[in-house]
Amino acid sequence: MIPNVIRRVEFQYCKLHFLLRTRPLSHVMYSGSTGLVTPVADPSLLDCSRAAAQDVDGFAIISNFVSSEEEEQLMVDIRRTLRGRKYLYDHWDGAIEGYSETEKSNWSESNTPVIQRLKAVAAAAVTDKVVVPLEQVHVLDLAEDGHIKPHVDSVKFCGEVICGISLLSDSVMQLQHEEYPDRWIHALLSRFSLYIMRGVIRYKYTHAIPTNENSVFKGERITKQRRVSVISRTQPVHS
Ligand SMILES: O=C(O)CCC(=O)C(=O)O
Repeated sequence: MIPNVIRRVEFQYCKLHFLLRTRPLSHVMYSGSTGLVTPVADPSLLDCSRAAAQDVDGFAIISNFVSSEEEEQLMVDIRRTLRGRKYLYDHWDGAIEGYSETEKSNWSESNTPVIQRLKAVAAAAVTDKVVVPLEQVHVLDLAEDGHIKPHVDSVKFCGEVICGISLLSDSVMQLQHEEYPDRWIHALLSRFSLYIMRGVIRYKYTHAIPTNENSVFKGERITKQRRVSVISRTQPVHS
C-alpha cells in the first residue's frame, strides 16, 4: 500500500532497524548524504504485473544510498582490488557473461561506514527471523556488454536477504517467478541506489540483468554502461 501523502519524518541512523521492521520495504528511503532515513513511497523505480503485486513487497530500491563522493571512494578501493583482471565470459555456473568479481572483506577506512550501512540494511530486512550478513561483500564488475542470465542464488551460499549497491551506471533488473509466467517485476537500478531482495522474491523469482538490446523499463530503453555492484548477502540457512 502506498500512502496518499508522503510523510517526510526523519529518523537517525540507529532507527533504521526499527524502520525496516515496521514498514514495507517499498516505503523506505535512505539518504546517504545526510545519514538519515526517510520513509517515502517511491514506486517509480519498480514496474510489475498485476499477478506479481502480491509479492512485490519483497523487493525495494532505495535511491541515492551512496553519494557520488562515496561512489568514487568505493571505486578507488575496488579498482585496486580488481586491477589487472580481464572481463570473463565463462562464469563457473554459466550465469554471467562479461564480468570480473571478488569477495572483499578489507575495505579502506573511508569506505567502512558505507559497508556498515549496507550490512545494517541486510540485517534489518526481514522481520520474522534473525539474519546475519556474511563477512565478505561480493563485488561484481559488469562490462558494458556484460549481462546476468536469469537465476536464483544458491541456498548453499546465501540466505534470506540480498542487498546490492549499484555504482557507475543505471541498469534494469528483471525478476520472474519460476512457476508463474504472469508474475514479473522490472526494477530500474539507478546509479547510487540500493536494492533489497528478500523472502519469496529471493527464493521463487529469478533475477537477471539483460543485455542492452533487452534493457527496457516502462517502455524506455535503459542503456547500461559499465556497472559495478557491491552486494551483501545474509548467511545461508542450514536445516
Ligand atoms: O549485480 C547485481 O546486483 C546482481 C548480481 C547477481 O545476480 C549475482 O551475483 O547472483
